[in-house]
Amino acid sequence: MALVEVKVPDIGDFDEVTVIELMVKVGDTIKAEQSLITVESDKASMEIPSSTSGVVKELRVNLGDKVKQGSVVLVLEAIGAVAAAVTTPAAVPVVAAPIVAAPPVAEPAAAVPAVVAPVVASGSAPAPAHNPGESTLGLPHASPSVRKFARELGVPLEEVKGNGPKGRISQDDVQAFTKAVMSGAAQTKAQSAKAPSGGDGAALGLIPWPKLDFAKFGPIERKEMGRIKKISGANLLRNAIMIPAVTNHDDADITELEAFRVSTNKENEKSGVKVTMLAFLIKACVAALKKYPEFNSSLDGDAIVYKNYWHIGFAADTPNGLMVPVIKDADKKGILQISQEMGELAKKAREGKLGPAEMTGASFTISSLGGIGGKYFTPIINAPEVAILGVCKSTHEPVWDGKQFVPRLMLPLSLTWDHRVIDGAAAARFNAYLGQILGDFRRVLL
Ligand code: CAO
Repeated sequence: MALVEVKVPDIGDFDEVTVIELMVKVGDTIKAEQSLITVESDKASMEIPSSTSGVVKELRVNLGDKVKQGSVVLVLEAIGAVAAAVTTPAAVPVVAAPIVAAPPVAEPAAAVPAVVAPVVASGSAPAPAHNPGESTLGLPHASPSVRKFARELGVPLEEVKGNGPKGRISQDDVQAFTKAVMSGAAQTKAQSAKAPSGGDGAALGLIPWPKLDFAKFGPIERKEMGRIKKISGANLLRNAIMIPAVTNHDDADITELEAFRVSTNKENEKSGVKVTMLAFLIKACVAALKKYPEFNSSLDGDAIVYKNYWHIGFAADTPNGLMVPVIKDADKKGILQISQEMGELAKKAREGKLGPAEMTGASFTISSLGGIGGKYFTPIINAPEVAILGVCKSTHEPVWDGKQFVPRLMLPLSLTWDHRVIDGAAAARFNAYLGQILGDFRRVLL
C-alpha cells in the first residue's frame, strides 16, 4: 500500500493560516475530497480536503499550528490505485471575513425543559451548548460540513454556542446542543416562544422580575443552582402556572395503624426491612385511586386518559434537590415489598444513582414531610398527573368520640387536584375514603 502525503493546496493570497479544526484522526478511513482540517486567516476560513481515499496513518498538524501551501497535513495509506503525482483539490472557503472575536459567552440561562415533572436522568448531562437569549451578529462561525450537519438535523446554528477558537461551532457543539434540547435541558428560541416558561414572566405579560443589588444591604454569596434544581424548578413553575389547582386538607386517624406498624417492625426486626407509614399510604392511595379513577388520569387535549396501572411516585429530599422515584405496580405489591423498594429507591436518589426508568411513569404522587414536621402544605401537581397527596407529621390530638375527648394519633393530609379534571366534591370524597382506609385497613378488602 502506498503512503501519500496530503499537503495544503494553493490557498490564494494567504501566506500563513492557522489550523482551527481537526476533522479526522489517526485510524479514520477517509474518501477523496473529504475535508480534513479547517484553517483560518484574518479574513476567511477554509477547509482543506483530501487528495485521495485512504486510512489516516499520521497527523502532521495540531490545533493552532501555522501552515502554508505545501505543508503536510497528514499521511495516508492510500486505498486503490493512486496516481504518482497526487493533485490536492482546492481549499473550500467557509465564510468570508467572519473572523470577529466572539462575544463572551455567558453560562446558559436556566434551561426550561419540555419534559414532565422533576424527572431527572442520573449521570452527567451534556453541557447545554446554547443560550437562546444571546444574539449572534452575522453568520455563525462554522465550517460547511458542520452547517450541513446542522441543516440535516434542523438545528438552528445561530443558537449553538461554539466552543472552538473564537467561538467556532464544531460538530460536537451541534451534537451537544441537540442532546440538550432532546433531554429537555435546553430549549430552542422557537420552543421558548411557544411556552410561557420565561423565568422573567415576560411571556405572561407580567411586569419584570425585581432586580436588586443585594450587596447594597449586606454581605452576600452567589451560588449557581444545580442541574436538578433548575430542571425541577422549571417544571414546578409550569405546573403551578398552568394547572387550576385546589388543595383539600383533612386528617386521618392512624392510631391503630401506627400501633400495627410499630409491632410489625418489632416482629420483623431481624429482616432488615423497616415498614414505613409511607408504604401504608401508598397502598391506601391505590385503593382510593381505584375507587376514584379520575385521580389516576391525565388530560390529553379534550380527553381524559384513565390509567389502568397504579405507579406511585414519592418525593424524596436529596442533597441535590427534590427527586421523585416511582414504585411501579404498587397495586400488586405488599407493604413489606413497597417498604423495601422505597428504601432502596430513596437511597439511590440520595446518592444520585436513580435511572430515568425509576423516575418516570407515575400516575399519582405522594409527598411526605411526616418525618420532618409541619401540619399542612399545598403540594404542586406533578404534571401530567392530576393530583398529589401531601402528608405531614402525625400528632396526638383530642378527638370527640361522642361521649368524651380521647387522644388519637392524627395524620394531616393535603390533597392538591386539577380542577379541570376533578371536582371539589370528588376531592372531599377521596380524602374521606383515604382517611377511612388509614383508620381501618380492612376496608381495602370490601
Ligand atoms: N408522622 C409522624 N412521623 C413520621 C411520619 C408521619 N407522617 N412519617 C414518617 N415519620 C417518622 C418515621 O416513622 C421515622 O421515625 P423512626 O425513625 O422513629 O421510625 C422518621 O419519621 C423518619 O422517617 P423518614 O422520613 O426517614 O422515612 P419515610 O418513609 O417517612 O420517608 C422519604 C421517606 C424518602 C419520603 C423521606 O425521607 C423524604 O425524603 N421526605 C421528604 C419529601 C419531600 O421533600 N417532600 C416535599 C416535596 S415538595 O418540595
